[in-house]
Amino acid sequence: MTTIIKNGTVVTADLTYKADVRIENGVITDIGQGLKGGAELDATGCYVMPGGIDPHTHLEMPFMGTYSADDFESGTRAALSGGTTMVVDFVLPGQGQGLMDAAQMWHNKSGRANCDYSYHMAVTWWGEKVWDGIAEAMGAGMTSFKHFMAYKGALMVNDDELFASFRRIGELGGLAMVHAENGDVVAELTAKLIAEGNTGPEGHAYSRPPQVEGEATNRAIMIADMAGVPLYVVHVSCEDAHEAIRRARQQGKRVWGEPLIQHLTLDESEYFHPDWDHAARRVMSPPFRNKQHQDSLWAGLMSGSLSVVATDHCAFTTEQKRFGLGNFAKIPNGTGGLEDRMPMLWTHGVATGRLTMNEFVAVTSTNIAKILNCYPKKGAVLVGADADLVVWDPEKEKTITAGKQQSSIDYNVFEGKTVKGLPRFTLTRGMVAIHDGEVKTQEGHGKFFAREPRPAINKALTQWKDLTAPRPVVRTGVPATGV
Ligand code: DUC
Ligand code: ZN
Ligand code: ZN
Ligand code: ZN
Repeated sequence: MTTIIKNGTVVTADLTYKADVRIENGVITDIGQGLKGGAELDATGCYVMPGGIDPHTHLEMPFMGTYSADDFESGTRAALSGGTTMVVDFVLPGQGQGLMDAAQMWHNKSGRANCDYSYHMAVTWWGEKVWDGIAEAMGAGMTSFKHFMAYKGALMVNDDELFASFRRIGELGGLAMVHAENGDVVAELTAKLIAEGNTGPEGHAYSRPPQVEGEATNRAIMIADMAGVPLYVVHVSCEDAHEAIRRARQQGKRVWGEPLIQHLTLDESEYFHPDWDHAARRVMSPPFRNKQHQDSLWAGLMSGSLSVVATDHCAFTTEQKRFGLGNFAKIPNGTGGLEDRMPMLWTHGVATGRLTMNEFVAVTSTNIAKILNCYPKKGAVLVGADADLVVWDPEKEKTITAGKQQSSIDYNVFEGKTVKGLPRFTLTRGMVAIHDGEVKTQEGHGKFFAREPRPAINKALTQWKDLTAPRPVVRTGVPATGV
């Protein structure tokens, strides 16, 4: 089957030019002027861009005594509706569970996906089984591994475990990832706040100040450097974490930071809303910050010290959020955003002049495709690339409202916000899944994307400074007393 996207302007991470795009059997086979032959999609007045890649989702994930409410079907439908054509979800092994065993559980759920997906693996505990599991996961296309430095007593790993895991991942050519918050301090502050009667959702924000994130980010960067592994820091929410990432990058370290669209556009005042439900629906970790931190995140995207905009889509219904009535520590952490990331970033980034269209493509798609080694199959408008594309209409507007969203929860954290810039068409491997808001998704169309390790980047890094190599023995024996 042949499709031609006609009369649009192709926008990639580095180029903007007028061209038609031919798609055959889900792959781009030609880009040029006046292409003919096949079903035509009219892109007049639109930009033809690589579909978004959201590298941070939690679909149907067991967490805090429940499951996140969007599954691979509703989650990927929401993604496509907003111009995102690939998600990377986190496989979360239980305590003592093997990595491949957990990956199989994820495969059992992801068969319903409407668009392509890949997995990161979480390292939620440490032992020989995990050591072996890292190599097995790497061989099965899962080459990135997230570590929780928070959620003490549940998912958190300690520094000795972090160092061991980072070294293992580094030697195999993988990518280390961290949720960077000092879990010990968070646990102490949480207990203190509850004991003092500070039990509402605002307590969640008080319990996780920017310092816990800045400290953990810097610690992870230093441990990764000693282990010789590249590092990706998820949900960077504040200047304290951004500063550590900026410094590391200036020093030549392979460190990338990922702000979320929520932290870029919503601030901490949400937690002080008089309505408990309103505030609890916005409880996520890290919490929303003040305007100064927001400015820092935008500056990072503009200057290139932050590389990717994601969502951490982990949606819970109001009913689920109410598990935390009377104790903020029991509010399931997470917010949605899959459907709104691209239009919100366009509206607040491109339309305001903060980002160029090419930078928009870079931070929503191409950069992460490169970091995760999916490029140029994904994240590109090139002959041979998958036709995961969005035909973006910069004039199309809507007001975000839960009643019209694809996500299965009963609210939207961006409720009432108007966005200008939306998909005219979203294509997943050549199939039109969205046309002017009309949903034509096909359950099960999505395929697992297996990724290859990247030993070259780890090698470059460890040759620069291999701190785990045996150190020279300079002196032997015990020195005599006195100097
Ligand atoms: N933060 C969240 O808010 N939800 C899921 C996991 C996480 O780290
Ligand atoms: Zn996290
Ligand atoms: Zn997450
Ligand atoms: Zn149309």
